[in-house]
Amino acid sequence: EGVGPQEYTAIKSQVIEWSPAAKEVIEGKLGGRKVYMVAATLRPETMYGQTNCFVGPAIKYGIFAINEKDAYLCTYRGARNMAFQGVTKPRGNIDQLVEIDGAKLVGTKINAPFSINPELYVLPMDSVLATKGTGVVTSVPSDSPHDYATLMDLRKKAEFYKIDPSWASIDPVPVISTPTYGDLTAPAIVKQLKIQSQKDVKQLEEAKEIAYKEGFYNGTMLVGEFKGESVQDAKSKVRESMIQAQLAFAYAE
Ligand code: A2H
Repeated sequence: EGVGPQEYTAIKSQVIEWSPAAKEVIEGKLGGRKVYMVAATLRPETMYGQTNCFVGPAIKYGIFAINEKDAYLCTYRGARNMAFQGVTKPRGNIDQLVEIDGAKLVGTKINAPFSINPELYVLPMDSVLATKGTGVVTSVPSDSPHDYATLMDLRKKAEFYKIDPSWASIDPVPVISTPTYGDLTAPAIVKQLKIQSQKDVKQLEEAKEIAYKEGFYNGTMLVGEFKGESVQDAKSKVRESMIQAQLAFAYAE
């Protein structure tokens, strides 16, 4: 953890179809609002390569009214931070419509903005912390070793994780090229460090550091509006573009 506040980008993905378990809890409680899952990321420039969305199966989530038309899905903690950053009006106002277990959200279908594969599923990830961000994590297995290792676990043990294999069927998408690791940086580092699963916590921390530095300092965009530009140049431009389009907003903690 750094010293100053962490500047995240909060990415909004609209729910297009609830899982049956979520539908049962939520039915009749939204007042006709659209619901967006809100994920906090430090790498907005990778959002073209989303393959799914992660929640912590043992974490509690809420759906919070933002106005008459929209509601956000995240942890209560995340909603409170957003409220004090002026996302709700009046500032600080928290209007919780629903409480729901992460496990029940698994299998929900969402529409992820900017993603080359826009229709994605919500999947479980054990390492999602209730105490960080919004508790919702976009999965970009091309550039995040944690996301890649978790996706491989889910594919290998779909029954154990209580998921339909088709929900984990989207392959990593090349988004950033790095001189050392090629077009799929995270899978290359996971292989190099012989990481077997999301339970290899120590090696994954090392892989995360390597992937982050390599992508940021040496990466080149392979797709999107800023294709051909360095990641250092593109990062804030992608962020601004998403915020302009109202598909994202600034979130700090
Ligand atoms: B990042 P930091 Cl491609 N629990 O987004 C666990 N992890 C969380 C989280 C939570 N509650 N909230 C956010 N995160 C993840 C993209 C990404 C991320 C890539 C590569 C690396 C990377 C796609 N997943 O993070 O502890 C989110 O995943 C590694 C730095 O605040 C968020 O950015 O530094 C990152 O961790 C924030 O981690």
